[in-house]
Amino acid sequence: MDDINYRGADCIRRYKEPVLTCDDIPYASNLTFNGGVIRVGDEYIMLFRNDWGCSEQDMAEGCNFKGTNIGLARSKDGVKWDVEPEPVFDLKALHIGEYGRAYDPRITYIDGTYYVCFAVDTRHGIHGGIFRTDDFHHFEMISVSTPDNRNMVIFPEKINGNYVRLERPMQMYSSGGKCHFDIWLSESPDMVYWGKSRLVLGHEKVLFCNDKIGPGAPPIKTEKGWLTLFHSVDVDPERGKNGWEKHWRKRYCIGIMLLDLNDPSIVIGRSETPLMVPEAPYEIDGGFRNNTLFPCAMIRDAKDPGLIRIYYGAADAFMCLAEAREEELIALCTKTEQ
Ligand code: BMA
Repeated sequence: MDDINYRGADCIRRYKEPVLTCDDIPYASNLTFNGGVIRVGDEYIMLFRNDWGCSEQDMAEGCNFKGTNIGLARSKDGVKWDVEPEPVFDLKALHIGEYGRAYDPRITYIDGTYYVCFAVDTRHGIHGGIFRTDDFHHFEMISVSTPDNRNMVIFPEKINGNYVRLERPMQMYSSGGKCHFDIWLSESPDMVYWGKSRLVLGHEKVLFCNDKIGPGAPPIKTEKGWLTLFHSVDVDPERGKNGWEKHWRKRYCIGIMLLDLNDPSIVIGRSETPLMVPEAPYEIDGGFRNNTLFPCAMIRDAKDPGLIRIYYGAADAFMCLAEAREEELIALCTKTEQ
């Protein structure tokens, strides 16, 4: 990776402040981030990750982390959110086998059903879990991958008869102990059995990555291809303390690419430079892990479908929103030949 202080794309317009923080949460909460968002009729629905028992003071005293649950927020405009009085999901509390917490939700609607992908922890590794819900209060587990895999996002329609997902296996052993992880794709006839797995994008192709990449948000269909976000990590050993944590040496940027409509394992366009780099005050300062942008949703605006909203966790502490026009995002991806 070149030693460059990358800038984000000019077409991105951020909201001034995070759209949801722990101050908005009516139950125990310290970190409110990595939320999936979808439109249901005229309403926007957000499932967000809520970590508690991990305030800055808790961290200073040696971490008192109590748990992760999932909260639900609703909004008329996608900017101001009303949070339900209780968390809606806590996988660990259900005591199903050895399943621990579920986190980082990504929501897709297909043929009358909402599917939510979570990362799921167990004593034997990290898994990608797919859950079905009709009401965002009850979640039925329908598929859990083998470890280690996560960051799954499901395409909003079947392609050539199969459901399709992007995913991020974590092959630590065969990458020599390094986190050199890539984006993969798998297909399924029924959302339960997944196969035909193939590589979509290797981390080494991303100029602003020296560590790992992973899928970000369920893709949006456009005339030019499937538009999708990914996160990309670079590590700098000089970074040291960089948030509440003792050491945080990573930076998470957001990349964007366009996948073939008929075979989305083929990248047909990709921005060589990051779409977003941590630069707003709430992204680079005052959080748990500063300089972390983690997108979980990219959706069309209800009134202006050409306007794309990007919801992302910042500093592993806040839910944030940025916007850009569809044609501007596509132009970024089609500048360079693949
Ligand atoms: C990833 C996931 C995310 C988190 C990010 C930065 O590996 O655990 O939930 O936001 O790291 O800490």
